[in-house]
This record gives sequence, C-alpha cells and structure tokens, in this order.
Amino acid sequence: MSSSRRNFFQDAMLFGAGLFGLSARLEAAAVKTTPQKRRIASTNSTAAPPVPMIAPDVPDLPFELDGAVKVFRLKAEPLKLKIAPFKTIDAWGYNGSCPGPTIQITQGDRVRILFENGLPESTTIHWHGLEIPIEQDGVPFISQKPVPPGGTFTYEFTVHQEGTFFYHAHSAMQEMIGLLGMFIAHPKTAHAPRVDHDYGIVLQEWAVLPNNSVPNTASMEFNWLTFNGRSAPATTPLLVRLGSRVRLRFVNLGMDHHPIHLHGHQFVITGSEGGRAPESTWYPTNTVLVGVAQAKVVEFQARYPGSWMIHCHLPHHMMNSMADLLRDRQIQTANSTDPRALSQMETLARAIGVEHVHHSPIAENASSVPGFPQDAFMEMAMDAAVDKPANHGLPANWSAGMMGMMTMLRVLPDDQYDEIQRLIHERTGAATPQHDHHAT
Ligand SMILES: [Cu+2]
Repeated sequence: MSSSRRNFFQDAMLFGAGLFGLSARLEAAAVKTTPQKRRIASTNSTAAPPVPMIAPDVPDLPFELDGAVKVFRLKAEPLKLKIAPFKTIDAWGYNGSCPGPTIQITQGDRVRILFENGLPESTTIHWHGLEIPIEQDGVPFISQKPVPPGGTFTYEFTVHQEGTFFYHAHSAMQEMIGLLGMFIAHPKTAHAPRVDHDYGIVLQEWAVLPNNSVPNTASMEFNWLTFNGRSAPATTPLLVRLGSRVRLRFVNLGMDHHPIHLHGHQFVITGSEGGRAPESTWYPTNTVLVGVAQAKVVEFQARYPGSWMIHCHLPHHMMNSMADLLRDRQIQTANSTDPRALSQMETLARAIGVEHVHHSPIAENASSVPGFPQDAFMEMAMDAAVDKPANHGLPANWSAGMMGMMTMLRVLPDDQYDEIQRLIHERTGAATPQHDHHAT
C-alpha cells in the first residue's frame, strides 16, 4: 500500500469515528493530554490529523451529520458582550457569541449552514476567502435576496481549500458591530512541521463613549480593542508547553490594520487568508501586520519559559476606554462602582505605597511638568476580577500591565502546564482546555 493510501485510511479511521462535532474531538484531545504528560510531537510523522484550533473565549460551533454533510446552525442576534471587567457593550453576534462560534471542518468536507436571522434588520452571511458557487457568496441583492428579520436561509457548499477563513455579514455597519466568526478548514493530514498547539484570535475594535453601551459603528475613534471579544486583562492567555511548536492565527475585520507583536520569540508567517504559504517564503520576524479582511498565520517553537506578551503595537490599541474628552485625560478601565475592582485597586495602592487607589507612583511636582500625565493613572490592577485558571501563577497585580488588544503566551514547563489544565478541568468541569466563557 502506498504511503498516501495508508495515510488516507488512517485519516478515515481517525476522523470517521469522530464526526460527532468538533467539541467531541476537542474533548478526546483534552482527555488524552490532561491526565498524563504528552510527548511533544513536533518532529513526528505528519500522517496524523492536525490538532484542533482553540479560540480562547469563543466556542466551537457543533454540527450534526446528514449523511456525509456537516450541518451547522447559525443565528445572528443582538447580545451583551462583557469586553472587560465591568464593561459590557451591546454587540451583535451569532448564537450568543461575539465573535461568532468557530466553524472547524476538514478540507474536502461538504457543509450546510442553516441560518436564521434574529436581527431587527436584513442580513446575509459571506464566506470570506472560500471558492464556492456564486449563489453561496452571501452578498445581498447580488448573489441572494437579503434574509429578512425572522427569516432563514440555507447555505451549502463543498470546501476544497484548507486554511484560515471567516464568515461575516456583508454589510459594513453589521461587520463593525460584531457579525463575524472564524471558519477553519484543516488539511486532512497535518502540515509539516507539525504543531502541538493551534490558537485563533479575532481582532476587533469598538467606539463606545463613556457611560454608553452601544458601539458607534460610524466612528473612527476606537477606544476599546479586543482579542476574541475581550480587552486585556480579560483576555485568556494562550497556554503552551515549553519546547512545543505553536501556530497562531489572527483574523482582522475592522477599520485598522494591527501590527501584532510577540515577545521573546521569533516566528515565521506560514499562511494567510489564502491558505498555506510555501516554506521558501518563510522568514524570521516577531511582528505580523494583520490587515483589514486578512488572516495571518504564524508558527514558532516555544523555546523560552515565561509569560510573554502578544499584542497590537499601535500605542492607542494598548489602552482601555481611551477617551480624550475625559477630564485630565484620566483613563477608566472599570466602572468605578464595582466593589471587586475597587478593592483590588486599593490592594495595589497599599502594595506600592501610593495614596490614590488606582495608579502607580507619581512625582510630587508631577502636575507642573509639561506633558504630564502620559501613562500615569492608567494602570489598574484587577487580578481578582479576571481570575481564571489560565492566569494561575502570574505575579500579583499582573493585570495592571494588561490593556487593550493584548494577551499572553504562557510557555510552561510540563508540571505547570499540567497543573493549569487540571485547574481548568476543575473549574469548568469541561474537557475543552481554555474555554472559560462563563468565568467572571
Ligand atoms: Cu491595533
């Protein structure tokens, strides 16, 4: 038997039994990895199927099988989105999630999406980057009639590509209020070199005036920047084993291009919204510009232990609730009425010996120095308000250094990695690592 035939049969066995839903596959993966230490598989044969992608804070969309067709259900609807401790906005999304739940399939799959419009206005879904028949393209008035409020539409197509795609409403303002989600088409056998961890992050930006909850989708003054619908420190760190090979996928559908920077490691750009890039194009870098409507995929070896920042490097995208109209340019991260946030800020103040409850030390003559304040008044620790297993073991007041479009890559030795996976298991009762949707 040729090796490609053998690979095919291995895949058929591995995938054939596991077509109950991606969550079932993730569960199986988690069960395998949690109890005993898993050997790093980077250098192993690529015959096995790829690891599923995990988008922290975003669920996967389950499916049912109708014969060989994977049947998904998506409903567009308004929702409340808690983007930061004590900051909740009115967004629109799918199935109660913004970004919408991730669709993960295998190259070659036929998919059917039963779509329902729970919005107060018409919409459609466009499948960004997929080569599918024009009737499935989801452009209102051009490829289909708009789906009216309360209406339904069935999309069905075969995906012959592999890569990082996304779905979104094909209406500009609807995109900006949150109507998008990731669509991942995995190759049947993993790309070489094989990765041990695969993470996805959706980049979004919001203009929400103080004391408002509805984003102004016509504004260019973005003051809240999110990874997977959360602003730091509410983002969930990406956990990887020391020595493992890691893939990160970024998707951007906003008004700005975001230069995403990783600390402490070099990576190579291995793919875009068009699929896998040939290895001859890879070069070492540590910042990837994720343009509007683009996906960028990077890979690297997690060589250095520590909690390393991953963040947009546009300075204004490393802040929360940036609003110039606030008196004295004071920046507010949390609603100041929340007792947990306030008590955490007081703890920080005591720890660093300042009078004010919410910032690091300033000079006595600070107010007479031209230019002051710059970053003073912005740091507010709220570790307790964003407590979750993925943050376990970080230094006290770590959250004061986290704002805006920012998360961490936590490169952990086996014992620490396993300990946190055990805590995740305990906290959520779920087998899916890092999915911590309901943590407060
Ligand atoms: Cu940015």
